[in-house]
Amino acid sequence: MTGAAINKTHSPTDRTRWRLRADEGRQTWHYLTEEESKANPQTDTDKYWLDLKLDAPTLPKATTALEAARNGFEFFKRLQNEEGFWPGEYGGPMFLLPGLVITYYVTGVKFPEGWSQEIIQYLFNRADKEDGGWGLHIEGHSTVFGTALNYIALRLLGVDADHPVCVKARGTLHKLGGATGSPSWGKFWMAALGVYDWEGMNPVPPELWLLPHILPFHPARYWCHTRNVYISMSYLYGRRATPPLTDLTRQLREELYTQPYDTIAWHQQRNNICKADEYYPHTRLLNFLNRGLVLAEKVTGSVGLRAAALKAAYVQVKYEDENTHYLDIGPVNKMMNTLSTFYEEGKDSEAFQKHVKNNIDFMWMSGGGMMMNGTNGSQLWDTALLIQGVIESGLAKEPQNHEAMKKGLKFLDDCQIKKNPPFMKEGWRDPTLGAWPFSNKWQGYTVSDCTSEGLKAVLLLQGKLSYTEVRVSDKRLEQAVDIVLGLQNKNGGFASYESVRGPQWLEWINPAEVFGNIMIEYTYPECSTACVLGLTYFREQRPNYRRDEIDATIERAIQFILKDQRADGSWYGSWAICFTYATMFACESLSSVGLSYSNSEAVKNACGFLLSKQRADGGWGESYKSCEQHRYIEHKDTQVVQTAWALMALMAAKCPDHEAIKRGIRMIMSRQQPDGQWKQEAIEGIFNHSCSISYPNYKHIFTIWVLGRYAKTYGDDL
Ligand code: LAN
Repeated sequence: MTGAAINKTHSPTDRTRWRLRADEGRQTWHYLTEEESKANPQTDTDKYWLDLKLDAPTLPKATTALEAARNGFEFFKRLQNEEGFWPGEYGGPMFLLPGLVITYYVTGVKFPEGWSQEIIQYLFNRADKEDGGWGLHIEGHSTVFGTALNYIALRLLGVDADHPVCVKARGTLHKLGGATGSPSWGKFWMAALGVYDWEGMNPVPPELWLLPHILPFHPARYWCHTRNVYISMSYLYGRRATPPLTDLTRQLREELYTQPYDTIAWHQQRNNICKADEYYPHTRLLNFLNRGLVLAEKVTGSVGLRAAALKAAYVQVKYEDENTHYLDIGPVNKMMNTLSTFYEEGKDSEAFQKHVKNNIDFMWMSGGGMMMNGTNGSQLWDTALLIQGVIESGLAKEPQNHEAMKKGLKFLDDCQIKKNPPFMKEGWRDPTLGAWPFSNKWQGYTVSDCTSEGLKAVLLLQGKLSYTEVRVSDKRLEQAVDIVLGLQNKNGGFASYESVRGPQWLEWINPAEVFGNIMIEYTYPECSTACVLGLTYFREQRPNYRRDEIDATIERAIQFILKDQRADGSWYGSWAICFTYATMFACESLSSVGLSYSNSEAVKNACGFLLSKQRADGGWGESYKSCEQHRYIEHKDTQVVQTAWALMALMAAKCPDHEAIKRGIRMIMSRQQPDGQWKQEAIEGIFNHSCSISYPNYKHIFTIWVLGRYAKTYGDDL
């Protein structure tokens, strides 16, 4: 599948032939033939995401916050699709595409037309301007993980080793010590391609799946993302799945390292992790256990346990695939499951074909080329948040917006998950009946705050707008509430997908090196707030359903939020950057139980914290490095999205400093474009303390919301 080698003159595809389609909550890009493309003209949404010229009209200049919000929605409404959701890019992480490219190379699957050219284009554009390498994510410094894997991807896609982009990247890789210093996930992908020796990897024994569940370190207790990655990684590691060498992989063996491949002492590379990559170094306990596992593997190998262990791991691969319509929880295990299925069931199997068919859901075409999204989209999340902003601002009541709100409700109705996973108990899954997912119902994982944001949006649409009909029945609303109530943890807080299943010390055996806090679920102020508010909105409309439990749950969640506040008045955010984001959520929670600046020290301190970070231009700007280092770090530029979050918090808190709030609002308005939109600024999201991820719709959603909140609170005063 290498195709023609690509020399100095790589050219992207014809951008006017790309179309974004929606299909029951799926968002997929297609490269049409010239004739097809003539018959199906591009929409505004296609053009917007491809950075092509949009004919969005210039709007009358806003002089009040409400007018600015209205202009913002006038623009953003154009991007809503016929199914009612706002499709969007969700890139950022730089370790996803290589999984796809390696999997396709090993299995011999061909890329659809246009894909490989545009993936190359994306990787070219994302190479570090100075050193030519790639990092963990688009804003990070070059690492071995990013550089080795993306270098491999380019080579497998047909780019010559002496292409200037490759020459430069290889130079950086070698300066960093070569690919032997890769973190374990990189070691895994290279071994799966046959350019790294399995001996050089710490064991990932599938035998873990044969252990009794009662053990505190049983993998079913891990955070669902980590659990699923290690299920298929253990299967592939356990069978040392290695493809036959090709000319190209032989060359790669020579290009990736600073010494000849045959002279590398592989067993000494297991704990060789480049300093530039290391975020969470191995603990001594992990190193000790790994040494034990190397010995244990020899023993289990000799007693013939491996076959049973592989079977047990593969059964879990199947449960995950079947439970998610072959979409899987995320792009990492999606690729690993695709590869496992290839080895276990073969290339012609129905299961493998289903996997290949669905990979399209993770791919996102942009003006800068094709990337792989961090999930199969953020459809539900973006739509539920936006609707709440439009309703709070009062814009939803204006006739020109009725259609958009009706369509939004249709999507929320369709997107709710209406059954439990078919392999729930055996696959260690929680119930999903009544939940809302982050992306769409096909992927179908319950997320605590997505369920709550979905619930909030539906309650507002069905309860406050006279023109929408009831589409989500009382029964289904109750089911959503049942899900939320079932997710509270002992400390009162809510985690992301499931409640906490394992002990905190499992983090000591976190083997991934590049991420923090991934072994178990943790409780988060963001997720807890969404749940508090979801239950609160529900209780207003249905005061009798499970009332005592709802009251008690809210009360305990509020206690959690109060306890989680830091001495400086802020909250640490885990899912977007960072203190600004989480402090917004916490203030919303506290405000919902009547706590505000004037009657709560906690809220007053939160306002003090935020005000202390306001900049001379009236805005806020926080760097993703706050998430890494757990202290507030200024971004070099003021950010519209963070300014919106800070102001949302101050207004929820009823902060009396109207002047400060006004200055922030003016800053946001000053950056609005004549057609009502805002331009992309720095990356917004984060996960696992170290990896940033894009939420490009936030610049529309939170600006509209905060301008609307301002207008509601202070009217035209600017
Ligand atoms: C997400 C995206 C959404 C996010 C919120 C809903 C915003 C959050 O409040 C709860 C957690 C959740 C659902 C979340 C969890 C981790 C995800 C899925 C991601 C950050 C998107 C990508 C990330 C996933 C783990 C990336 C793949 C990488 C691995 C380490 C497996």
